[in-house]
Amino acid sequence: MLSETQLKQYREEGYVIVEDMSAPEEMDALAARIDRFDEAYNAALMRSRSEYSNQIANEIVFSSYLNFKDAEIQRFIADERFVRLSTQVLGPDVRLYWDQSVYKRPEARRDFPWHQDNGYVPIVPEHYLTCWLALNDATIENGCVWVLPRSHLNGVVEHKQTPIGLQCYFGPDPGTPVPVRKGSLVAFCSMLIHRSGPNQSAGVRKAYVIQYSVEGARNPITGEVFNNGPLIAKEGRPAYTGFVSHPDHSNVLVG
Ligand SMILES: O=C(O)CCC(=O)C(=O)O
Repeated sequence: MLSETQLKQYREEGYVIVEDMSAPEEMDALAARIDRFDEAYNAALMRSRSEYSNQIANEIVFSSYLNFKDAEIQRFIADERFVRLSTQVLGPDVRLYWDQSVYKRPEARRDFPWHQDNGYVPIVPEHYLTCWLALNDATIENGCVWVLPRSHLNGVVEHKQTPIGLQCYFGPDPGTPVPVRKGSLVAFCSMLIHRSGPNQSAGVRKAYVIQYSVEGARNPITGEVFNNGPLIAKEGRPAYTGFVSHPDHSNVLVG
């Protein structure tokens, strides 16, 4: 999956682009499945009027636990392509750590601010892998991801609550934009500082964020071992054997 050069880039710069991981038709089919969750979540956000942090109805909407809600989506995140990629980066035993879609509508006129994924939930070991998969073309105009290369090398840093969300970098570095074609993904270390820009286009920017950790990763505060999706690799080989549900997240559009 990753060449030696790409793996070196991931380790040194904190990120790498995996071009054309999925064919456009596969992305269209996946986006169609995810659209209905996004629509339901957006409707819930409209009803609740900004009860959920970081999310704004009709602007930026996150829908989580999609793998538990749709067998086809769960099969996708356990696909052999992700087994190869995640085991290269994390080692032989890998579990899905988190999955969510992030849809930015044209009304999303502001940044999703500089942060590390580790800034949200503490985890041991700290390093996990984020795959930011473009369901449609992600461009500077429509709000692609920007990164601060090598920032992962400083470990987890302090985040402050700001009016636009948790933020950990306030300096002058504009960062590096990472536009990606539909079906390509940005693979980055969870400690890499990243943001996304406003959507200044006429269409919705659609991403599916799929994160993997080593099996047994836990929250060091609560002691909870994370179980937000299936084991996908054991001893370096595919471990997924079929749909795994979750009592709190199955068969519901929102939740
Ligand atoms: O997709 C985006 O606009 C930002 C998402 C992001 O940074 C994240 O989920 O951590």
